[in-house]
Amino acid sequence: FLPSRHDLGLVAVGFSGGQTKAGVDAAPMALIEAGLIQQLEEDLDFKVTYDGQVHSYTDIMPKEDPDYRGMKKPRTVSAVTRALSEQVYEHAKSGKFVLTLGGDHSIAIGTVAGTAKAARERLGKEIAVIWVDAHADINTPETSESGNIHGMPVAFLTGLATEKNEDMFGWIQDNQRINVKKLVYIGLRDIDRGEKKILKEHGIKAFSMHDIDKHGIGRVMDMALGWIGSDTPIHLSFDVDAIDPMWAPSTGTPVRGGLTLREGDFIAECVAETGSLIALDLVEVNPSLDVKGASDTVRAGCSIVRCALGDTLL
Ligand code: EXY
Ligand code: MN
Ligand code: MN
Ligand code: MN
Repeated sequence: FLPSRHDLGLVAVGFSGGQTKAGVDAAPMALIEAGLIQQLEEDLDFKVTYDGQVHSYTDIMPKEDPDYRGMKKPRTVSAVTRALSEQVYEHAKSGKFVLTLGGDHSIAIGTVAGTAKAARERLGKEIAVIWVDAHADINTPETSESGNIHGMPVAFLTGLATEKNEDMFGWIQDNQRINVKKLVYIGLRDIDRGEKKILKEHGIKAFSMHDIDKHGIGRVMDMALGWIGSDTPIHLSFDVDAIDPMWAPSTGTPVRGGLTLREGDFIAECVAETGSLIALDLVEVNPSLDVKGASDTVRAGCSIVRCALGDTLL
């Protein structure tokens, strides 16, 4: 059921509206300028389909966007992720691997909605999602303390948060959603009180930094992939803030005590080895924060992408 081995659709998403810090929209260009496309084409032999633009979606953004249910910029994030879900769906439907460069993590509402729908239609399968992040991003509008939608994508994708209004995520249909039982977290270390309750109540599989310290990343990956099982298409949503700020400081919500650079790459390598990866998001690189560390953060991002796409050490 795999996307044809070396056919890749790239979507560059210059969007920062899911949170309040400017600069995360510059990440796709920084990653591309660091040579990412070339690395995929020349070193890993991918045929990359890319429209050559970093999408900013300004033409579809509403003029006014007051808070609603405590959410900041709900209509803007909804419109952008809806458009993105179509872009991702088109690539995935034609059998391509989909690589999305963000942008803040709210964009995963669009990417996962797109691959979930395409996998149901093309493969007749529910996807699994591996969410690598310091955060769980599963606040509902009501549990969120910040109102920032990049802390909510998983709630909308699982249907734990719903909204009738089509302009505020009401466009998400059942066939674009994911099953809480097919969601696995890796790297968690900063979870809000309301999120902890949600994870417990729904029996969501989560490997925190504590689990990684206790078992080692090798066993954690065995357990995570074992939970998903084989023959399940996997969407990997990788938030660069999962990596410790020592290696990836340029991100909006850094949290110390994170993954080493190698643990991050190892996660991506293990997912690649399953042969079931159909899509990858790389999000939350913000080159304008901790400017001294920006090139390290961008390099970490490029490395994660290459590892997820099958680059090996030997
Ligand atoms: N849990 C916090 C909130 O909801 O605002 C922080 C969320 C950060 C989300 C990011 C990047 O993964
Ligand atoms: Mn995140
Ligand atoms: Mn995060
Ligand atoms: Mn917190």
